[in-house]
Amino acid sequence: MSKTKDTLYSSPVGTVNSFEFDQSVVNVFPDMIQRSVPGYQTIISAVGLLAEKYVQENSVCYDLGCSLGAATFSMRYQIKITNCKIIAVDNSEAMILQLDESLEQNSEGIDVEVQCADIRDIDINNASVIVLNFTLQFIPIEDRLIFLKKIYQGMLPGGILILSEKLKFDDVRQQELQTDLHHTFKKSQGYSDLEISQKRSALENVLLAETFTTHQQRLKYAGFSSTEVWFQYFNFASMIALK
Ligand code: GEK
Repeated sequence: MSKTKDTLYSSPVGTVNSFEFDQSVVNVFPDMIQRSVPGYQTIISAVGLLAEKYVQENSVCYDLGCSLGAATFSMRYQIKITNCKIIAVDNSEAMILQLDESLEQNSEGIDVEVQCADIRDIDINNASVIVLNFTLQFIPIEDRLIFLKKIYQGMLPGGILILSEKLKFDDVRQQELQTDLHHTFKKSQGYSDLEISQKRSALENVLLAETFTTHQQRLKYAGFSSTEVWFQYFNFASMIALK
C-alpha cells in the first residue's frame, strides 16, 4: 500500500466541500488515517488477534467500510483455520479498486470476497466476526439501529462485533478537553492548524459521533448482550459487542 503524505487540506480553500472518499483520499489514505486517528495501528493489529480467537469453522468474517482493507489483511494474517472467508465491503469505488489491486498482489491466506456496495444493503449471514472500524460514524443516525439489528441477526451464537468510533461526550468540559487533545495529537503528527480546521469543516455533518452510552444502549436494543470498550485513546474508542 502506498504511503503518500496527506496534504489535502494544507492550502487555504475558499469553501471547504464535504468530505468524500474519492480518488484523492485513496491516494493518501494510509497516511491520513494513521496521523488522524490515535491508536489506529494498535486497533488494526488487535482486530487480527480478536478474529483469530473468535472466528468459527465454516463462518464468515465481515469488514464493513473496509477502505483499503487494513482490517481485512490483519484478520487474514492472523486467522489460522482455512474453512472460512472474509467479506470486505465499501461503497467507495476508488477504495475498492485499490483493494482489489492489493489483493491481486497478495493472495496468501483465506479467501477475501470484495463487494462495492452500501453496507446497509448487503446480506449478512453466518458471521462469526464483524468489524465496523470507524465506519458506523458515517451512517445516518436514523439508520444505525436497523443496520445493527441486521448485523445481530446475521451473526452466529458466540459471534463478536468490533465497533470502533470517534466518541462524543455529554460533559461540555470533557468534550472540549478531548477535542483539544485530538488536535494536539494531530499537530504532533505534523498537521498544521489550517489542515486541522479545514478537515474539521469537511467532516461536519459527514462524521456523526455519539457518546459511548448511546452506542451501548443502541447495541442492547439491537440484541447484543454486552458491550464494553476494550481500547480508547482520547476521543477514539473501540468496543466489543457480544451476541
Ligand atoms: C480501516 N475500516 O482502515 N457503505 C459502505 N461503505 C461506507 C459507507 C456505506 N454506507 N459509508 C462510509 N463507508 C477502515 C477505515 S474509513 C474511516 C474506514 C475514516 C466507507 C467509506 O467509503 C470509507 O472507506 C470507510 O467507510 C470509512 O480500518 O476514514 O475515518
